[in-house]
Amino acid sequence: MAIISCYTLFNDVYIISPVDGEYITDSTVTIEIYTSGEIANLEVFHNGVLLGGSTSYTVDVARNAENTVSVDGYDEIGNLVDYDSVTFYHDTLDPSLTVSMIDAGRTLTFSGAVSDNFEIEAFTYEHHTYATIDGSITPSPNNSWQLVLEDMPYSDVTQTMYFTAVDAAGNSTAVAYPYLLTDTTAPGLSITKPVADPAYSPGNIPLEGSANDDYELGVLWYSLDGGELTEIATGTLGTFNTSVTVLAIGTHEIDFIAVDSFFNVSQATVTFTVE
Ligand SMILES: [Ca+2]
Ligand SMILES: [Ca+2]
Repeated sequence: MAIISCYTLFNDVYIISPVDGEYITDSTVTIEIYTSGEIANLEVFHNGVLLGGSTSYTVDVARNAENTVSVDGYDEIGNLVDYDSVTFYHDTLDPSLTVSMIDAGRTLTFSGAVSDNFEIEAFTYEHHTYATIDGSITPSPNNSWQLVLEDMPYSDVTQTMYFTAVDAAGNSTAVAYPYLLTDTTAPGLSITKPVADPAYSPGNIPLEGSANDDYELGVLWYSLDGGELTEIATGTLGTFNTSVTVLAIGTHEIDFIAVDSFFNVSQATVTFTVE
């Protein structure tokens, strides 16, 4: 008797397929039962409905729902020896995803909601131009999400952010969000020399000041008395300090023109006298 009791401990029944916690998209599932030892009879159930006593079945699943498979193993005299059960999920419904955007200067704030009938497994974003911006987002427990991107580059063409949500079964939803973030602010331009008064002697007239842009200064020019444009080099902080030779006695006009890399223009005109 002792030997039989010991042997009984090794009797076993368990469900090989489906795997507990598994997500599937097929409308049928194959059930495979493993038995050993003194298991003489099985009762296999799908969603509480008795299928029979075989070790293998293919059944239609409950669609987009939680499913259970359970098995009871009996010995020859009808005692329940062992049992097993698994829960799996049929899911063919794509995640739902909404995206909106607010821009505050070069800071873009994307937000929205992402959810699934079961579970979001991955939620990622990808910029179609700037790969370094790509990443993933963890939605909050109430399914809302937010992504703040600072110091975004200006561009004169429409850019697109792609958001992709994937559920645990591999169903996915992608949203493309186009936006245009461009520089519309003209450069700042400040001229300290020349001055209107006092008058200058014929010779080198100083040109001093600074030109700065909120994004990127393209070029700074001056034009003396409506003549050709001459580029002025700017140093750190946009400052410049150069001169122009003016020998003609009289009143002169000098235009300074600063252009940023998106062709926004600032202009300053200074009148001075040579005598
Ligand atoms: Ca789903
Ligand atoms: Ca600008």
